[in-house]
Amino acid sequence: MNSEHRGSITRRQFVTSSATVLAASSLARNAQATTNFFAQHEAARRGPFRVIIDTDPGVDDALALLLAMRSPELKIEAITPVAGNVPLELTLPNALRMVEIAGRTDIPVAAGARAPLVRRLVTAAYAHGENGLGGAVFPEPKTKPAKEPAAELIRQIVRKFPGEVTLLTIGPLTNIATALSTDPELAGMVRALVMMGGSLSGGNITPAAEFNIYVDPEAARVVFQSGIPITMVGLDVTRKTSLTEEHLRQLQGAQNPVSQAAATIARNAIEHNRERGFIVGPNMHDSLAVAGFIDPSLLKLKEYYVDVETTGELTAGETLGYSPNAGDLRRRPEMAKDPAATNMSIRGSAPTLASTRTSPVVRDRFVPNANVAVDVDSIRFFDLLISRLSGKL
Ligand SMILES: [Ca+2]
Repeated sequence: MNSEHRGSITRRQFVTSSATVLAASSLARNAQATTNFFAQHEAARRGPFRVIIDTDPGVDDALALLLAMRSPELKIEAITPVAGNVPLELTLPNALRMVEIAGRTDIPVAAGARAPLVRRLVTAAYAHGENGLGGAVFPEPKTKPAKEPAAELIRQIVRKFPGEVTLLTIGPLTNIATALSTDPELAGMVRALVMMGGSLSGGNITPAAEFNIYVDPEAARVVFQSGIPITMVGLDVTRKTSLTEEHLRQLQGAQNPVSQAAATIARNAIEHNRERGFIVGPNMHDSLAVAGFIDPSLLKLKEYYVDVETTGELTAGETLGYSPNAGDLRRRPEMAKDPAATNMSIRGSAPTLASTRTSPVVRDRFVPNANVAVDVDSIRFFDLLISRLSGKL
């Protein structure tokens, strides 16, 4: 039932619980976690590292899942499909198809939310085909989903391994927000969250918003305000990951079930993209988030305080990145440690005449909550992606 998957949470409960989460995970923890982020990723490279993959397959999700399941650095504790690119009735069996193709039916796949927290579902079948895999057809999966709903399984696994689990999210954040909101202590037990989502340079489904955040901006806001150390791999970098005919040829040349499935999906995606008139692409958005976790040296990261627009008539789902070290806010070196430079206040929109609000300041000082990927080594990314999918580990 819908309400089971969504945990029957109201908007008011979200606001309350996300505030609780924020209070529980102090700003000090946030700053500490951000500082330690690279050290944590160094450890990750020695893996295997416990992850849960939250996903809405999805063409690029499918390839990202295959990449993850072929990567010895990852110990995948669960895959949790959510409604997004296509409805849950398709993302769930598509995820089950991927674990069967990879021979990894040992990984539990748990059904997630059928709809965003407080909005109607908007899908992207125009980009991913009606079946979510660009029209690539695979047999009905025989594997059954886990008995727990996704949010509950996420909660159980994070609690079982406190401080160890990284959430790799490559779809709308409904499942994660539901888990965090039903268990306010959970955020403090999550090691990190690496998302494909957001953009500081314009959207793809609207001029403002990237699709994953657009579908469920309220969920994204819960996540960004949770205190979990976040890496945001957004359109700023994933737009630089165009899959080519040469990549496809390499996949087709490798004779194993994963490479052949990946090639089928890739071929359909390239053809679908071409039919729609695009000159480049399709972009491997989700695989880049997974690859960036496996090998952080693929990405150049920059600290931001990221918040999500949830009320904009035209901009809901936009991610806003605040940084005292960006653009014309940069200071001369001797001023870099000046409180005025480091404690930038973060403002919302100016109060309207009808508002009772007296100050538009929403944060009185700058504390980063996300490392945002601002550049990518696309060649090395594709070397990793294609070699893993081809079976050349
Ligand atoms: Ca996705």
